[in-house]
This record gives sequence, structure tokens and C-alpha cells, in this order.
Amino acid sequence: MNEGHMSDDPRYPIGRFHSPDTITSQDRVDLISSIASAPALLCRAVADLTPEQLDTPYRDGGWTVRQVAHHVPDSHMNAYIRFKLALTEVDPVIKPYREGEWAQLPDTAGTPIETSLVLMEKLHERWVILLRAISEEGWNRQFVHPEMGAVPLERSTALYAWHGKHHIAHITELRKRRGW
Ligand code: NI
Repeated sequence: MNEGHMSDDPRYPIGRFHSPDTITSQDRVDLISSIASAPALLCRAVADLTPEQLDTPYRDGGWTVRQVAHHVPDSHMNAYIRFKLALTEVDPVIKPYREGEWAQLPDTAGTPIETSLVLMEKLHERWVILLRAISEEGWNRQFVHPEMGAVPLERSTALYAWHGKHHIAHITELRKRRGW
């Protein structure tokens, strides 16, 4: 119910993800547009931050801005693979990953965020080409998450449209609070 509204919980600045009951073909167009705009919005969110600001947690005990900026393409690379599996196999079982541990791997601290911004831009370029080409038949497809069960591609599209905004808002809300 609160999706799209600002929330007081710093973990969920745009609210938690709520799976829509129905997704129309126009909704799909809008969700894909959100995914298409995420790389530029992430880029803008981190623009002109100093190394110290990038190493600031977005909330007490939370990921740093740098970890958030690397996490989004990590997550969306997994998502892209899941879409491709679902479009080429029947109900493929996908591989979850430990995002908290991924955020601790040395490439997160060691890679300039500009690299992840370019990765994100190029990844979304391909992902959006794929999403815009999915047929009506294709939108009936799904993958199977070992813990969550069947995930229809429409629901996953809604989730990742939310996911990009969710993490970008972690950064933009931090900047607002700090006056950066
Ligand atoms: Ni995430």
C-alpha cells in the first residue's frame, strides 16, 4: 500500500516491495521504462561524492554508498541471467546468492564505482532490449526460486523496477539528511 510513498524506516525509503495483483501491458511498458532509467539515476545519485562520502553507511549498520553502488549491478546481473533462463527453459530453478557476502568481496572495495556505473548502463541496455522484445507468450514464463517458488517474469520486472529505485533512494535520502 505504501509503495511510492516516503517512509520513516531508512531501510525502506520508498516502502517495501508490494507485488501488484495485476500487471497490464501498459504497466509492463512503465516498469521497463523505470528499469531503463535506473542507470542514469544511480549515476546522478552518486555524482560528485568524495571517497569519504562513498564510504559512509547510508544508515547505521547499513551498507556504504560504495557497497550500494556495486550491489545494484550485482543484483541486476543475476536478474538478467534469470530472465534469460526463464525465456529459454521451462520453469528453470535459479541460483540464489548471498548478497551480504558478495558486498564484502574484494571487488566491492577495490573497484572504482565508475566501473559499476558503466557496467550498470551497459547491462540495462541489453536487459531492456530483451524486456521490450518479450512476446505475450513470453510474459507467461517464470523461473523457480528454491525458497520463494515460482516467480512470473512480470512480477520479477516489477520487483527490479522497485529494487533500483529502492537503492537509489538510500543514497539520495542520505545526501538529503547530510546536506550533501
Ligand atoms: Ni538490493
